[in-house]
Amino acid sequence: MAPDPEVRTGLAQRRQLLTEIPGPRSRALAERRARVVAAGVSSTFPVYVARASGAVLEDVDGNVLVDLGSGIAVTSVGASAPEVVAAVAAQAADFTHTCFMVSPYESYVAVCEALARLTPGDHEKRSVLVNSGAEAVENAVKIARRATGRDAVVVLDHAYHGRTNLTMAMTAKAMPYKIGFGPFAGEVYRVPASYPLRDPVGMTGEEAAQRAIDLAQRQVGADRIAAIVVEPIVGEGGFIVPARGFLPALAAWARAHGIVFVADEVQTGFARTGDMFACDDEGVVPDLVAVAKGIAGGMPLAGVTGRAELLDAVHSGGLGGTFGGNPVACAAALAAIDLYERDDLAGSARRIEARILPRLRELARRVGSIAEVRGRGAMLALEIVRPGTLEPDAAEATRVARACAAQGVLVLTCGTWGNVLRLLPPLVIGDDLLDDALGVLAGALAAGSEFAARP
Ligand code: PLZ
Repeated sequence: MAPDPEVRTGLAQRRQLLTEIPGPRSRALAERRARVVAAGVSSTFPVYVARASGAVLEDVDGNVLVDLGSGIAVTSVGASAPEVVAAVAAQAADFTHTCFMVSPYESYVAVCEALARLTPGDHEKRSVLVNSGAEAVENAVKIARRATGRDAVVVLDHAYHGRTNLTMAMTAKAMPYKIGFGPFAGEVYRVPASYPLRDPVGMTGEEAAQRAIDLAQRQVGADRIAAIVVEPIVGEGGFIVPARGFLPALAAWARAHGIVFVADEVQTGFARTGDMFACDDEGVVPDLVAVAKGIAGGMPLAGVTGRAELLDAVHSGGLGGTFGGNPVACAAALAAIDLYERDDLAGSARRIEARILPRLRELARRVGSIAEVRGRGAMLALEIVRPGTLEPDAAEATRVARACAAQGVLVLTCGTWGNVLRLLPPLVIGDDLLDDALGVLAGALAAGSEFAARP
């Protein structure tokens, strides 16, 4: 068990509402913001944060909110984990930047050593460090193209890979990610995912994989494909857990045709799903893994790790960037990685699943708008529909998320149709706080279900 963040930081791990949400100070900041921050940048909850610790955020009005989003799966080790904070402070005092491409430093090497050790497979590995998940995915494609000499990239329906030009092309959902931002990068081909709730009843993972493979072979041609890029559990697209057998079948097909199998573990990685990486669940060993988010306890860091012969196929100077593997971010990553291992945070993710899932399933029996409860570890979701149908109900999901926020519990939504409520608590969240937050979520869901309750 992780040490109690309350004991470590002094910010009580308790929900506390002093004002309405958002409070007057947050509203004043929203007014300032509107005059200077681009309208294209949105915030789900207009509550301005003053401090954070463990699984709570304190806003500028003194309200303490329970964070079931972890800044979109980033602060898995807890917000401002003291070990991360200390590592950041010490490194910042030593030096903040040199540029690894100019004058290198040890922590970059140490992060690559940790990635080689922790990512699936015990083959020889190399890594490159960058700044964001999108940049990691984009570099994985660069590496795969250079190593194979092929152009085409296959991605799945419902995929989210980022907001750069190439990763926009790889992302499925047009609104808000792509509308008006084209033309997009070419040679990106989309095939169906495995989506058990919406696939034909009884479709196996192998059958879903065959459906995707057949399309890729007919419409692209296996020998033209450099890489297939897959989120092992689809994140932004709706926390869609593929049917068992789907990922191994895709990986086997890729191997048979010299296609680089890339796991985008940006959201699923670092203990989130109850394993260090989501691919571990079915023993899938990707050729390349893209990591970001949880790697550095809240500091911006990302990377690509994979087979030495693929990474080393890129000519010297072909990979890099000014800030990639920044020393402060690397110091934070080493501290965070130590916490994942020392405190068995993958075990904590499984503890969270064991505590939440039965309650969500019980809720789903009473609330007709819940079509499915799914996920793994501390990456769990409810898909919201019009009762008795599979028609997505984004308005209801949004209503529930807002009702939770009004009571001091931050719950994010996601999904191709925006109709999925997702739970991504920090892995250090205590049982009491989790129960409290779940009670709020249950109340909010039930409040909308007067006409929806099943007998
Ligand atoms: N791959 C699987 O989940 C980021 C996006 C939030 P960056 N997901 C959160 C938003 O609306 O911008 C993500 C992901 C997967 C890649 C990315 C991209 O990671 O660090 O946001 O670039």
